[in-house]
Amino acid sequence: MLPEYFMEDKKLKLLLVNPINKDAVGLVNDPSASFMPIGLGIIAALVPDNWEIDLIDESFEAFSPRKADLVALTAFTSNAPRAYEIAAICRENGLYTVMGGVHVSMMSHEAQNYVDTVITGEAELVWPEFLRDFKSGTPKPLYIGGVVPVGKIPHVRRDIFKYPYVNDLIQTSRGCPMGCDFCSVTQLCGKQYRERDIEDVLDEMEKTTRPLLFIVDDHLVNNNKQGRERAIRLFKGMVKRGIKRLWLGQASMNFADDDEVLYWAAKSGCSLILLGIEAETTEALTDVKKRLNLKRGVDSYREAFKKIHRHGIAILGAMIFGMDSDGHQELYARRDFILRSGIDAIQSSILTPLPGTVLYNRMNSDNKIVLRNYPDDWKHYHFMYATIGTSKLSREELQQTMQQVWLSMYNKENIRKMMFRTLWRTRNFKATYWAYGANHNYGRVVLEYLINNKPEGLNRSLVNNSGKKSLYLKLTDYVLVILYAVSWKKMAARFSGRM
Ligand code: B12
Ligand code: SF4
Repeated sequence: MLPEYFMEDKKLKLLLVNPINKDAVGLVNDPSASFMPIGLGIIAALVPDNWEIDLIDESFEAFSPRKADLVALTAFTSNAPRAYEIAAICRENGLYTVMGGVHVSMMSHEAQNYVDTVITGEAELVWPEFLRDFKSGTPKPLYIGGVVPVGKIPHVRRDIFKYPYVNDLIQTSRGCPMGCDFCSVTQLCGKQYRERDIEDVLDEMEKTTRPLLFIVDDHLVNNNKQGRERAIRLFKGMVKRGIKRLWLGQASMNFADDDEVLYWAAKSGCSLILLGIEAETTEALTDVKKRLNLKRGVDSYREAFKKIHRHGIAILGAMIFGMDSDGHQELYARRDFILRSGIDAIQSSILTPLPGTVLYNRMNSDNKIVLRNYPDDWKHYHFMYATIGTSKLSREELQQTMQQVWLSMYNKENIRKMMFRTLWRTRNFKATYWAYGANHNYGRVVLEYLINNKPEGLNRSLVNNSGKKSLYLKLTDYVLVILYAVSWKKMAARFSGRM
């Protein structure tokens, strides 16, 4: 039963919460991955003016109960147990809780045990309906959002993001027609590629202020002529309006298809592109139905990487380990491919059966999911921890091998070598610096459990714990000092107006 004053026309307070699972490692809780939760920024944009809004992002600040009329939570799967914990605290304190986002969209029955109202799918149409019901004291336990017409997507309300995020996030399209087995996007956002109006996107981009821009579309350039034309219009529009910001995007391998797309991407500030490469063998790609890469063939990768580099853009390769056909040999072979192929920064994940995906359903019906004490075990579903084995390795063997693969992949000598190669290939200092930084961050993040713990491990600078530096590192330290000095001098000159 809601308090009576809800029915009156007084100012109400909405508390938005982005819960972070502090037990987990990896991108889930590292400060380097503190990206603004724009889903909550959309929720905020759809709230009437007479609401006061506050945000707690646990990447920066632990949740503590405070006065509010309504608490709205979001969560990726790995953060869901923490979201439920926070919801319990709120409910004990008499606060009404509502939860949306990708996890509850896949697990609405589970979530209904922990929060007062669950909202699945996209919020644009259904959130205002919930608010009306809430205000009139008749909120339902479940609302189904589905996918919405893109014209209904408002600009993210950015004034709520009071924390020092380095990136502004923006989404220009939703949906992905590819439906890879391991991915939630097609289930969450639908098969149809829905494109926001370019001028509207540019208007929203003009409101962003942070040093870096992250275009979060899963499939930035759709795999057809219209998709390429749209991308060119977007990037040209950024240049024309003077929105020249270093930006990172996410794309499939078809990003490399059209030189004009690459030219305008680079000209508008694209310095790093995350590419869904996933694996270097047909067998591994077949395991997870990565159709686009299968169709193009693994032999096409090198040429694609070269084309992207020629435009001064570095490649952040999204790679998956632990496909069903992977054994020790295959995992090390993937590591070697990454180090030699032309990838500049490495995002390496362990294949994880996310709820609602084809992979989850297959693994579940084959009884192959080992960690399944839900909701608690969801905290392990952060891609750095094996939750299933492969046909050649048990879950534990996969985890152990991955730790060795990571230690041997992310050591400073390797990423330093990658850095010089990136500079050579892209001839772009900014792209090189960003890719090198990304490798440092990813390295620190995936090795979190191993760092500083064991003599054979690495320290936070990704150098052996023994402290001994190789001759290569010692020599290249000097080269780096010179490179930094030159780039700082250039930057200082630019700021003092001498360039
Ligand atoms: C940007 C992004 C990131 C950013 C984080 C951004 C952030 N802070 O939110 C970074 C790079 C850090 C990241 C990391 C990871 N990510 Co990520 N990421 C995305 C991506 C590409 C876009 C998310 C986004 O901003 N969408 C735009 C906003 C507007 O959409 P939205 O948040 O879904 O919100 C809408 C609805 O869901 C709903 N909604 C959301 N919250 C709420 C709350 C309420 C109350 C209501 C009513 C509605 C509602 O309304 C919104 C508007 O319609 C998605 C893919 C996708 N399309 O969703 C993957 C995705 C969310 N990531 C995913 C994964 C797996 C990860 C990693 C584990 C990857 C890794 N290898 O380490 C890490 C874990 C991070 C963590 N903190 O736990 C999965 C999550 C699946 C799952 N079941 O949890 C997704 C879906 C991609 C996939 N391949 O399946 N990610
Ligand atoms: S992995 Fe990429 S291409 Fe595959 S379904 Fe997900 S978003 Fe689409």
